[in-house]
Amino acid sequence: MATTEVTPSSSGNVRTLKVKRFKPSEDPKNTYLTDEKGLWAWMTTVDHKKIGLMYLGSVAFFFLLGGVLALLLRTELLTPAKTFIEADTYNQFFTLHGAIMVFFVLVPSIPAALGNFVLPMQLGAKDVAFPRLNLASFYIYVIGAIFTFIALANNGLDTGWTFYTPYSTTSSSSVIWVTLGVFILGFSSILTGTNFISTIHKMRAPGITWGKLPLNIWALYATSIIQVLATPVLAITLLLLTMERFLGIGIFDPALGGDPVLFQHFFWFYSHPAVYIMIVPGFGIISEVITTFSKKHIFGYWAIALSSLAIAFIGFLVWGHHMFTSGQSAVATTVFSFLTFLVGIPTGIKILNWIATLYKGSIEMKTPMLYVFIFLFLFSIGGFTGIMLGALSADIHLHDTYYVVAHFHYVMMGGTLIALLAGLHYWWPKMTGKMYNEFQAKIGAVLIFVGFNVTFLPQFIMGSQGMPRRYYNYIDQFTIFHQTSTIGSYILGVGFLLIAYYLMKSLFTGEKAGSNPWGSRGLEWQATSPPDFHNFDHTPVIINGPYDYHKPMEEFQLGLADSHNGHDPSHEAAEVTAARKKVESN
Ligand code: HEM
Ligand SMILES: [Cu+2]
Repeated sequence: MATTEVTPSSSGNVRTLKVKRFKPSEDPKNTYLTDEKGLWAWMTTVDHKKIGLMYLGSVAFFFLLGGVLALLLRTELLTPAKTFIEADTYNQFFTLHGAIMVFFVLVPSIPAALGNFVLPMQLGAKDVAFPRLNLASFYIYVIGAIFTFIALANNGLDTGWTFYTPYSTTSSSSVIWVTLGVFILGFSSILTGTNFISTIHKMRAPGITWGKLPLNIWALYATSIIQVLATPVLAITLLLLTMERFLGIGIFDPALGGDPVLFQHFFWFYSHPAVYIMIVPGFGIISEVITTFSKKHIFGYWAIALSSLAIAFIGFLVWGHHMFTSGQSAVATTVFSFLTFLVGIPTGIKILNWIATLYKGSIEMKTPMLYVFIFLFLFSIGGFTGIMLGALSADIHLHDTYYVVAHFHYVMMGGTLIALLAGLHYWWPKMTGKMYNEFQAKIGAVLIFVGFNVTFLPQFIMGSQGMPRRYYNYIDQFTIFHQTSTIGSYILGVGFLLIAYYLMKSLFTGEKAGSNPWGSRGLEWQATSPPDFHNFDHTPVIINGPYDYHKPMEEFQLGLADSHNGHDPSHEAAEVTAARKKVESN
């Protein structure tokens, strides 16, 4: 094994840094999955990879629940009047569907599940900065979820996931349980964000400068900032709502001297940035996958990295676009409309840079890449229709119609969820050490793409013709659109079942993945698959960027010679920081 010595150019009072070349074993014996077994070991683990998997399992469970509710909703909408459930039940179903999909699926999905798994690995770290806090975040998520289940069993919830006052202060459903659940959940989000920010700042392996951070890390960084800044506002809003219901103090209810529009301001001050908590991590995944399967350096690294931060910033200035019809002043609506258009700029920058990355790349159409193309197509439709909704005059007509339903599904499902699927298929071999069946996976992706468009494209049409959202009945004119949409949702359902099937099957009969099945230059691919408990044998040393496909693989497999497993993490962290400074000053 070759040992390269890196000597510091200036400061002489630091030890000489010995760098060694390491090749990950293709057939690892001891991995994080075999390290400690049993339920208790999992439940008390502080390993970011296991915690990531636990989040993934929970998110998948909630997605199943939300998905079943969606199919029930769509089935009810097969006929213009009652099909099989009561109107009140319908209201509860769409509320729970929305609340579950937003708060329990999308918000934690990419950052907490996939992010937890890959973030420390992409930084060459052994774990996140605060591993115990990470485990605590998971349990806070679980406790939040339990509250929602209590509400489900109790009385349901029928306010819509937005909990708008004054209805939410008077509705007889379990508003308090769900708002408290979401309140608790918020802390999980805040703590994960804090943890990630600290990890990105303090735990980078030697040589990872800000300019060599994977774009996935930049995206998670921007997301964490939003999580930390915006979530408390939601928490306080929901607490105020609970107090109003509980103690009868007048904050939002006009009957008590409050102002319901104030609730909308508070709510959207969080929930608009929250849509970026949902989508920005998806952007990160797209950057990783698109470079790996084009075998090309990302086009416009800094443009993509900084546009994530720009989106995070502008995202805080546009909440009023949800309130164009709420009686907000003409000046405010005009300003919010204008600011909304601004968000399109950094987002467009990303799309253009991704397309430019594809140009002259050697594109390999593996399943994760297929999802990238699906993402680019669907998310662009979601984005463009968002701009149309942001146009004041158009929104007056389209507000609260199925046009909006179609728009946000194109963004949330066509964007975030598809990116999640891209990431899941991309990192699955790393997480499990197994390959899934590529052919079945492609069929799955096609079913999702077709099913998605059949479900949601007709909703743009009926929305623009005036079909209101959240309605249980509709006039005959819309029957054909609703029925098409329902058929599409069944195709989607079949697609997701297929995905669940081949992924599960791969765990038992899948081929061995090997450490780097896609030939990526990303740091996480230099660990074994599945990774060791401590991720890397030796603390990695980084000389090249994560997208330097023009450089040979050998230049990427470097590690600190005198680092090894089992070090005291705090001591290790200090050593890594010192070594990083040294590599950076070279
Ligand atoms: C199988 C795919 C899906 C189908 C068939 C579906 C269907 C529906 C239906 C019928 C509604 C009620 C629309 C209304 O009457 O206003 C709805 C609302 C909603 N959906 Fe989905 N959905 C799906 C996936 C998703 C996903 C993946 C997400 C986000 C992760 C999501 C988030 C929402 C939200 C936030 C609402 C609004 C709920 C409300 O108005 O309070 N949906 N969906
Ligand atoms: Cu918004």
